[in-house]
Amino acid sequence: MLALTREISPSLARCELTHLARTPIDLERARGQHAAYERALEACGCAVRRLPSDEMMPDAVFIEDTAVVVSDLAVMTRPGAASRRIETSAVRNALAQLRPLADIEAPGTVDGGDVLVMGRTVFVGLSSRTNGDGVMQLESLLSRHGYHVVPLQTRGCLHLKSAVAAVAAEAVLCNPAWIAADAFSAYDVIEVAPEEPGAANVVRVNDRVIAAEAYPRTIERLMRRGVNVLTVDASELAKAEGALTCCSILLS
Ligand code: CIR
Repeated sequence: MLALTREISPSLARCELTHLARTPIDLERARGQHAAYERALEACGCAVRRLPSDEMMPDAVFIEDTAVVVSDLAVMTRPGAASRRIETSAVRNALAQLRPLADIEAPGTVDGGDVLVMGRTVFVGLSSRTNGDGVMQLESLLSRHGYHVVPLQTRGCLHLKSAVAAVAAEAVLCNPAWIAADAFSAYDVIEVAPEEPGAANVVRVNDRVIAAEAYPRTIERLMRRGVNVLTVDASELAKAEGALTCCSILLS
């Protein structure tokens, strides 16, 4: 498995924020946490390839939002935040060597953080970043490859995967306050601890799950259900409203 990651921009402090107030970010500490995240991906069996970034793209580290990758295709997104659209070109160049490419075109917008792939089912969040036109384009591109797209309205969170993420082929971790959990009735649903609303965003890699150590009660729930959890400290990137899935694009 390959994980694409992206260097933290020196301008991270100017990142987009939707639900959080701006607080100072310690860039060196963020870089240390990001490197530890990459080591966790390696511990789960990934080769990590880190793309460079620059001052012009504060949110570049959140590489997940720039592409949706499935086994037969990479769809380059058109991120909902206009400031983030320049991030796609370097990711496009990297993915061009790995998958046939397609593009989301204006007026469509899609953030990769709104896309949860579970086998051949692709859940897509309608959010402040992903619009109906973007969902329709994604549906048209992915259905040709045998994927079934299920649009879902998110509420109170940035992206679909702030609310729900995979922890196994047939199991999800979910915050039912931010997404209607009945959409996942075909799966085993584990709920986050109510006092940890942001805990659902975990990264599933092979047979392991990387979770943020800020959410001990949810981690305990996962472990009790037999999930093999690896924890990382992601507190500085959390101040930029980023979590764990957003810092990589995984390709198998
Ligand atoms: C943004 O608002 O776009 C960034 N500050 C955070 C993006 C996080 N991405 C994600 O969860 N997929």
